[in-house]
Amino acid sequence: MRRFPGAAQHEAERSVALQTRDRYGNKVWDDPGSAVHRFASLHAAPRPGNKVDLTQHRTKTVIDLYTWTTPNGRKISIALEEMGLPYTAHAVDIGKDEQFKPEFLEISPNNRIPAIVDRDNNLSLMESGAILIYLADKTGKLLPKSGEERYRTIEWLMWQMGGPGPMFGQVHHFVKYNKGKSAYAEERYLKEAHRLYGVLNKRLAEHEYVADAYSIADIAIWPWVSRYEWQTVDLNQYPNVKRWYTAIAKRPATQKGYKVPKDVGEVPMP
Ligand SMILES: N[C@@H](CCC(=O)N[C@@H](CS)C(=O)NCC(=O)O)C(=O)O
Repeated sequence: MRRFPGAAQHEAERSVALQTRDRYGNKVWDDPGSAVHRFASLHAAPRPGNKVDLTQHRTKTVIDLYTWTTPNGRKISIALEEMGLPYTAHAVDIGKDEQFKPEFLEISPNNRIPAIVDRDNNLSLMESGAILIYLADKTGKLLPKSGEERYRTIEWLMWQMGGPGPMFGQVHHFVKYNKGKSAYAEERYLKEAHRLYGVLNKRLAEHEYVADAYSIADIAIWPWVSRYEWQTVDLNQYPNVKRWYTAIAKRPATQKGYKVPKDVGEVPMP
């Protein structure tokens, strides 16, 4: 097992932190030096231009989620369901260019979903990887607070953000939607997609989930694999991925989060 210097110290620090429950009843590590405390104090004040009107809905909802029926959007709804954090989903129909509306650009300047606003501190965030880390730190769930397990989780989360996300996206573009327009692009991105499936299959041969315990890294990868049919990928070629995919697909949080912001069909089952 790979260990980084200082792992023992991290473990010691973790053991002195108090485990408690937040006001939503979620178990959290209550450590004033933790990433979530530092993050909250840095960003407690609304950033100029990032403010949204929160006065109209002061309810139980904690997170406003701006999303659509795509893999990047589903990452966040599935994570929120797992974490049990109350949220309101707002549909941003990217087929109708709603991602370019000025009010959406205020919280997502890159005009892409997903984005969130945390009503507890008025923080807005875009980029699914950043949102997953933020929500995990806020709730104390699905991302270890410190130590090797934290960085292993972030490692595989970043693998998804730089690998399957953009590469499978290109497969969808060239192989599903623009078939026959560029043989070179179809071959290039399919080959890369299969390489990535191979990497994941190898990792999952020795690990139940990518970072051992079920985490935000699995949640980031899973919705991209759920489009295996679009990618013309037969999951039987990757038995460990198929085992992992099926187990996650059966989780109640996945089933629920998959249908946010609207139900467009059942979770694909290989
Ligand atoms: N790196 C971004 C990618 C987000 C992204 O590409 N979102 C797509 C939907 S899956 C989108 O909003 N597309 C709208 C557009 O291209 O204008 C993330 O992970 O959040």
